Amino acid sequence: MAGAFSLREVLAAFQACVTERREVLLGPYLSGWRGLIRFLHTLGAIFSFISKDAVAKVQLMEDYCRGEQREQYVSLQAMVRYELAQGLLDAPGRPDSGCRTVLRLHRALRWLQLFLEGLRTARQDSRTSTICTDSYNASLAAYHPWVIRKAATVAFRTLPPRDAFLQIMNVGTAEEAVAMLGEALPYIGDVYDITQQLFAQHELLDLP
Ligand code: 1PZ
Repeated sequence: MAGAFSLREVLAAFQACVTERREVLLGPYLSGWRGLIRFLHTLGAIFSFISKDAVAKVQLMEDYCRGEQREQYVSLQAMVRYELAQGLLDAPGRPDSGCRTVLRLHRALRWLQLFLEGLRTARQDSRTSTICTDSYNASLAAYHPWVIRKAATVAFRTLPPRDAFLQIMNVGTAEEAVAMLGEALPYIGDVYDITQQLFAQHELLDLP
């Protein structure tokens, strides 16, 4: 399995996590994130401050999914219902609730959506670092203090050019990678929209 790893399967996990009833299943959602983190590792050590934080959050969620209350963590909808009913979101600054943790991943998913869409539609000679910085500034950056924004921007500058980046996604040629993105991105958009609506409905979009 090691090495033979393609971003196609990773993005397919986000397709697999939406049920017929438009619920978002945490299992495939988290395995999608695990795959993204593995991909991030291939981009070099300069990204490790990002993957460390992502791993910690995914790990916390996986622990809930395997823990005593695992039935409450099958889907995002079940989790929101449960944590609200238990008053787990009332204590100010609860740093370990599933909802505030997923909210961080959810905001990062928006960056991913913008970044991959930018990559897909950009001209062949575009700079990946510019696409990445623009997507970041239009999404996640608003939630990060200056020092993280600075470190992220420095790391982005090391990203390989667009065509090389499309190739390390391991989906085939750059053209094949672009086609795959065109198929996969609507599913990521779907997951994002469902989650956004769920969190908005319960006024959970600003959880500290
Ligand atoms: C292709 C290049 C990859 C770039 C990744 C772009 C995202 C930059 C995010 C920088 C986050 C840096 C470190 C940690 C920040 C945390 O403070 C925040 C808020 O959490 P809190 O402090 O409230 O607990 N964490 C986040 O915003 C979650 C970031 C997850 C990033 C996952 C990236 C996955 C990359 C996939 C690559 C294809």
